[in-house]
Amino acid sequence: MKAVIFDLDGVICFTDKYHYIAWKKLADKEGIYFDETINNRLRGVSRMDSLDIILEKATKKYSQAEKEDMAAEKNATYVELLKEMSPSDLSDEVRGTLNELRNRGYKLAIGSSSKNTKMILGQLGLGDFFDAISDGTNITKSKPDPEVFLKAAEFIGESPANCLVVEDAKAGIQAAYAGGFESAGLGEATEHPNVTYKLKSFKDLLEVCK
Ligand code: B16
Ligand code: MG
Repeated sequence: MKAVIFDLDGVICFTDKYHYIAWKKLADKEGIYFDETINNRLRGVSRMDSLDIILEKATKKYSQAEKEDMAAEKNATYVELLKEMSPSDLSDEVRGTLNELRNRGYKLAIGSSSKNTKMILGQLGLGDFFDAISDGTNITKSKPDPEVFLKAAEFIGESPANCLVVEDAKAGIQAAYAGGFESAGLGEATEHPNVTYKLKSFKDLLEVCK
């Protein structure tokens, strides 16, 4: 193993609470039922695919233009909330583990579905930390398609066989498996049948990447 590719939301940081607030505001305005259980289904899923999941509970049909307006409105709320993030939102455990992996010589990359990845990394003080960033701005197919991880591997010049993917979402483990990557799962991702390593905590990566 020469490189580690990290998912962002749910692995490096926890923006799901902001996604929830922003989607809930939109859903309430439209009179669409939305709760934490539905929010859990949005993990690792692209913005437009997330909206389609939310609209399963809608009583009217929305045009493509209306859907694009709704996604933009949700994103504007979300980006406002992201402005409150700071380096204190990066845990000591994540910071320490990333630094130790770097000391051990691993290349480190991000593989996230989010189009706001670079802003989030900047807010956390990690704007220049990673060797490569593959995110929602450079892909056409979202997880469980492996594109985001294959691009990350390409950006750092390593084959999938030499990269470990770290994920919190089942869709992310599926994507890693489909791309020929080993994976380390956190939380519900450990339940996926194709996960290679089940982590109890982020720092357990130091046992996998010796
Ligand atoms: P955006 P990840 C994902 O991030 C989130 O888990 C998911 O809830 C979100 O819909 C997606 O990014 C797109 O985010 O609206 O910012 O482009 O887990 O792949 O890092
Ligand atoms: Mg995630």
